[in-house]
Amino acid sequence: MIQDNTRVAAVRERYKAAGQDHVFTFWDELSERERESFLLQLESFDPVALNITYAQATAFSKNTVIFADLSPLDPSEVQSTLTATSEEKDEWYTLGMKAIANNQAAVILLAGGQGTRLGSMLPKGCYPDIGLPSHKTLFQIQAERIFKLQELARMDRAKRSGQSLDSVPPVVVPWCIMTSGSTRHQAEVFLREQDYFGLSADNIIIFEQGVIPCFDKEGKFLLDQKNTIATSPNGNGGLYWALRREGVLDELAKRGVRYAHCYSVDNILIKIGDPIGIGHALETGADVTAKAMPKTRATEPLGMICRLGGKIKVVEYSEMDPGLAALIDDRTGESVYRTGYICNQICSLDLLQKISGILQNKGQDTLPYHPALKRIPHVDLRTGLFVHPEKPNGVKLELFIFDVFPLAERFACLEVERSREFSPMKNATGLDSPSTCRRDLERLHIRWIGEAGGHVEGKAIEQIGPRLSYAGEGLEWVKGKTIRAGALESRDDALFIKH
Ligand code: UD2
Repeated sequence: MIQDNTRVAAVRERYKAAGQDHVFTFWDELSERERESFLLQLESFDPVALNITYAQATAFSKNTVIFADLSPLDPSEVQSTLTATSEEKDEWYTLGMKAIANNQAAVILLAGGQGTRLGSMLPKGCYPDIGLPSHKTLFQIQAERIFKLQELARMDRAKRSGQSLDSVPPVVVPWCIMTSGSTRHQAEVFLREQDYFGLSADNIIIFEQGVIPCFDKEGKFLLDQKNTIATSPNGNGGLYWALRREGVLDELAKRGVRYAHCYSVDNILIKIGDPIGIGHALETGADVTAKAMPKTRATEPLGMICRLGGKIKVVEYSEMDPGLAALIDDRTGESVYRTGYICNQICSLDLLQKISGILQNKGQDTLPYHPALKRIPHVDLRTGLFVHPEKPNGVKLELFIFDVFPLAERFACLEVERSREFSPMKNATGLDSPSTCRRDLERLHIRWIGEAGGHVEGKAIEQIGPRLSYAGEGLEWVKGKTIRAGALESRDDALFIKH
C-alpha cells in the first residue's frame, strides 16, 4: 500500500499548523501498513479544534467563580419516594407499568467506562468476583431484572385488559448498551456466550461511543504506539451523539419508545426501567427525571444537583468546591447541598432527539469537556519506549451525561432510598467495592423477606434471584416462615426452618 504523498503532506500540514506534528516522530520507522492505519486515525481528528477543546476544558476547570452563583435545589423541587404517600407511589407505579406494558420504555446502560479504579481489565458488567452466592455478574443481574420487568408488565397488561396471560403478547424493554473501544468486544462476546441470559438478542442493541485523544500537561497528543495517538472514551456524555450516529434513536422511535432509563453499569441495586420513576416522569411531564439522594459524607463521589443562574446544573464531585460540599445548614443540621446525583435518570425520547439534533447541527463540542489528570501510559518521544508513569502525566477529557439537563424543558428530581436503589462498585476494596455491593444486596433481600412477613435465620447469606422478585414483590409465600438459604432462584430453593 503506497500512500499518496499529497495526502500525507496535507495531514502533516494540519498537525503542524496545530503544533501537534510531534505525532510524526516515528513516521520514518513505520511500515506502509502502519502508516496507513495511522493516517486514517490522524484524518479522523481535527487537531486545531482539539487544541481549542483542550484549552477550553482546562481553563474551565480552573474557573471557580461560578460557585458564587450556585444555589442548592429548593426542597420543593425534590419529590421523594421516602415521603410520598402510598397513593402517590401507587399512581406512579401504575402509570409507569402501563407505559412499560405498552412497549414504551427502553433502558440504556452506560458501559463505556474503563473501570480503572476497580483494577480490572474486564468491562465492569463481566466482573466475576463480586462474591455473590449465585456467582452472578452485574450483566446477569441486569438482564434478569429486565426479564422480570417484562414479565411483570405483561401480567399487568393482562390484568388491566381482563385477558388471559397467554393471549397478551410479550412485552419488550429494549436493552441498549453503550460500549467503547475498550469494552465493546468483551461485552459482546460475554453476552453472546451467555445467550443474553435469556433475553432475546433482537432486543439488545449494543452500540459504541466516540473517543478523544489523550493530552500531556502541555496539551500535546500522547502516542499510544509509534503509529497511534492515545485515546480514551469521550465520557458518558458521549451517549447523545452515539445514540444518533449508531441509529439507536431511530430504532427506539420505530419501536414506539417514549422513555429511556439511563443508568450506570456498576450500581448493583439498580431498579432497571423502574416503573415508579417512569410513572413519575409521566405524571410530572418531565423530560428528565434524575434520581437523587443525600450524600453520606461531604466527600462522597456523587455529583451535586444545583441551580446556576436559574438553570439546573450538576456539579461533578471532582469539580465541586470542597467548602460548599461540606456546608451545613444550621437550622436543619443537614448539608446545604444535599441532592446527590447517582447517574440514574429517565429521559424522554423527545429530549434525546432534541439533544442529538442540536449536536448534529452545532457539533459535539456544544457540550463542555471536563479534564481529568491521569496516569496515561504512552510512547516516550525521545526513547521510543512505552512507559507506565507513576504519577499523573496527562489529561483525559470527558463529556458528562448531565450537562444536557439545562436543555430539558421540564426537569424533575426524585429522591430515592439508598438502601433500595444505590450501591456502586467503583473500587477493588473498601468503600464502594464488591464487598459493600454484596452486603447491600444481601441486606435488601433480607429486608424484602421481612417485609413479606418472613424471617431470615442468623447470618445466612441471602440472594433473591431477579427472576424471583424485581423489587420485593411476589414473596408472600415466605410469610410466617423462617428461611435459610444461599441463592434463591425459585421458591423450591428455599429451606425453611421448623421451630
Ligand atoms: C458518576 C457520576 C457521578 C456520580 C457517580 C455515582 C458522571 C459524569 N458522574 O461518577 O456524579 O453519580 O457516577 O456512582 O456521570 N461511562 C461510559 N463512558 C465513558 C465514561 C463512563 O459509558 O466514557 C459510564 C461508566 O461505564 C459508568 C458510568 O458512565 O457506567 C459512570 O462512569 P464512572 O463510573 O466513571 O463515573 P463516576 O463514578 O466517576
